[in-house]
Amino acid sequence: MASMTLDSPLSDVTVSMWVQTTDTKRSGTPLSYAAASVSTTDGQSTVVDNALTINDCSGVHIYVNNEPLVTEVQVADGQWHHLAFTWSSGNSGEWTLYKDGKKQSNGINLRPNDVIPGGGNLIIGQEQDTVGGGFSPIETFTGNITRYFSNSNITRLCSLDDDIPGKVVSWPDFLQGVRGKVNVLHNERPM
Ligand SMILES: [Ca+2]
Repeated sequence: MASMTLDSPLSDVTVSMWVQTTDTKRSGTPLSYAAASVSTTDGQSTVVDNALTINDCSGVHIYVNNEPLVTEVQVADGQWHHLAFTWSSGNSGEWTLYKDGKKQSNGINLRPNDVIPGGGNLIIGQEQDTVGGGFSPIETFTGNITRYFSNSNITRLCSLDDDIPGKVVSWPDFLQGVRGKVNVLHNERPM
């Protein structure tokens, strides 16, 4: 896994990555973001462990502030696939999941007018039940992930010839936070 912290809260987000896996048995987790949410009324802090989580490549599950979204989008066939997810709080909680640059699943009312808290921990390859912890082996991602981005242009993100940075975080940001059984490959390209 590779982890880093995220500073700002998110009301609109696009995450994008290439994944390659054959794991259809477990809920392998390409991405999880967990953060503490502080109440504006009483100042109490609660952990939002699935503030933004993408897991189970045999039928992609997404969580925004712990609300689950189950799709039938499958990417666990051993081939490289591009996955991108967008969510907009202010726009009726509208969300879209793209596979290989094509819209596969979408809807509204996913935590509308809610904000994903900032100051949390973003992890590639593992699911969190606490901020930066609470890992379980069955939720470990097994396979390859590359070019993780947070940005907005799906077509450009899907193109490997366009080397664009993420607005929030991008792939090189994670290299400092690699832990566990991870091979970091350089100059590898999907397909
Ligand atoms: Ca969790």
